Amino acid sequence: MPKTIYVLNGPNLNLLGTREPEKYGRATLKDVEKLCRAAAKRHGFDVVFRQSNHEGELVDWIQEANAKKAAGIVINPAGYSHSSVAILDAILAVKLPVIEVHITNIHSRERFRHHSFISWAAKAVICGFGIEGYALAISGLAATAKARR
Ligand code: CA2
Repeated sequence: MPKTIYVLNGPNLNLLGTREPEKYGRATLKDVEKLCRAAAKRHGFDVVFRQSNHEGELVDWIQEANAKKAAGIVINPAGYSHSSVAILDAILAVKLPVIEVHITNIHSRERFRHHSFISWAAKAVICGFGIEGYALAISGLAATAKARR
């Protein structure tokens, strides 16, 4: 049975492609999902793809990924990156490799975006490649998952 990669998206990412295209591009979250499914398929993985505007729901899904023995998690925690100790704790509590993705280069933006609580627990961080960063994260996760088999 193919292993599963959870791709989790935080608040407001449901708006992708509808506002602020100069920052976040024109692709929608549905496009991101298609990109992730194609990238995962190339490496023989399935994808669970979700978005929530609620911190606790993201925490629940991190715990679910662990309970279901997923291969790993790709997460764009969006605004919660810069504020959420709860999501950090959820990641610290699971044994899965977590790749943090940001569409934009958070280090070339406002100061408050330079710090991410999630990076503390992430195996790797990808930012600034637009939505392609999700595919890069899946490739990286697939490579490390295969190495651990
Ligand atoms: O660059 C990223 O992926 C971010 O995680 C996006 C977050 C932001 O708070 C982080 O600092 C960096 C914002 C997500 C909001 O997405 C929107 C997309 C289209 C229109 C409005 C918001």
